[in-house]
Amino acid sequence: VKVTAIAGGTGAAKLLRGLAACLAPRDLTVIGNTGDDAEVWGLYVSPDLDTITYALAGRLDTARGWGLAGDTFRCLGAMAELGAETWFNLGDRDLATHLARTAALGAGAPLSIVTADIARSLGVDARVLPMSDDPVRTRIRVAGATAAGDDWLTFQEYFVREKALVEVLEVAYAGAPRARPAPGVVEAIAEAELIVICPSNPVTSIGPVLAVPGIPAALTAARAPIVGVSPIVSGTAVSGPAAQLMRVRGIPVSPVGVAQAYAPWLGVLLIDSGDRACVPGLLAQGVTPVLTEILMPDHEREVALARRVLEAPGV
Ligand code: FO1
Repeated sequence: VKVTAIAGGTGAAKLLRGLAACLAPRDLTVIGNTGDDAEVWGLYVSPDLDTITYALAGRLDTARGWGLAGDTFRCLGAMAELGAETWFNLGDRDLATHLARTAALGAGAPLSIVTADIARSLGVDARVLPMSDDPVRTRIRVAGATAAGDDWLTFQEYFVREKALVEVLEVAYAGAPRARPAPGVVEAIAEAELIVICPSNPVTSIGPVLAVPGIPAALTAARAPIVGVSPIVSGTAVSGPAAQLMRVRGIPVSPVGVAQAYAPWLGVLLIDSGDRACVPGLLAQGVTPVLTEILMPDHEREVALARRVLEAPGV
C-alpha cells in the first residue's frame, strides 16, 4: 500500500522504522518538517529531515533520538576551544551531512534535491521530501528575561539551548505564508492510499507542515484515509515540550486536542488504551479512535504499532 507519512523528528522516527519494516521502500514517502532548521557554525542543519533519513537508513542514534549512532564529537571540542557556540552538539559524521547540504544549497540546489541526494547516498530508497523548499522557521516567543521585553527564540534556542524550560507566550511560523509545498508533496498526498500523521509535536513538528499554504487543502481533498498516532498519552507528551506548546495554542493536551489540531481531515486516531475516556470526544469530532499500545520502547513495538496503523479502519 502506498503510504505518505507526515513527520517531525524523534517521535516520528520510531513509527517510520516500523512502517519501513512493513512496506516496500518505494511505497513509503515521508514529508518532513523544516521549521526546526537552523544555521549552526555557518552550516544549514535540518534536524527533522536528518532524523527521518538516519532512521530509515538504520543509522539514527536511537538513545539520543537524533544524530548518527556511534558518532564522535571531536570537532565540537575543537570548536569549543576556539570559543564557538557549542550548545547545539554536532557530531563529526553528522557534520558531513551539514557540510554536503550547505555546499549543495550554496551551489543553487533546492532543499528537496539535496534531501533526496543525501537519502540516496545513505541507501534510503523511501522518498524523503521537505515540506517546502522555501524557508519556514518556527519562532518561539518567551517571557522577556531582560527589560528589553519579550524574546523571540529560534526553535533550537528554545528546545536545546534553553532546554524548553522557559515560559512560552507564542509560537509563529515565520515565512509560512509565502512558502510553497516542495515538488512532489501535494502529489504524494493526492496519490497516497494511506496518509499517516506520525506521533510528533502537533505544534512545532506537524504544525509547520500544516502552515504551508496548499498542504491542509491537499489533506482535506485526499481520497486516502488519514490515520494519526497520538503523541499525547494520559494527558502528557510521550516526549518533548508538546504539552506546553499545545497549551500556549489553546489546544487541550489530550488525544481530543490532537484531533482538533488535525481537523477537519483526520479520519482515525490511534490512542493509548489508557485514554479510553477520550473515545466519545473523538467520535463527536468525526474521528474514529483505535485503542492500542502507543509507546514504542523497542523495534518489535515499532513494527506492531505500524501494523496497527496499516490495519486501521478504512485502510
Ligand atoms: N537535541 C538536543 O537536545 N541537544 C543537541 O545538542 C542536539 C543536537 C542536534 C544535532 C543535529 C540534529 O539533527 C538534531 C539535534 N538535536 C539536539 C535534536 C533536535 O533539536 C530535534 O531533533 C529537533 O529539532 C526536534 O524534533
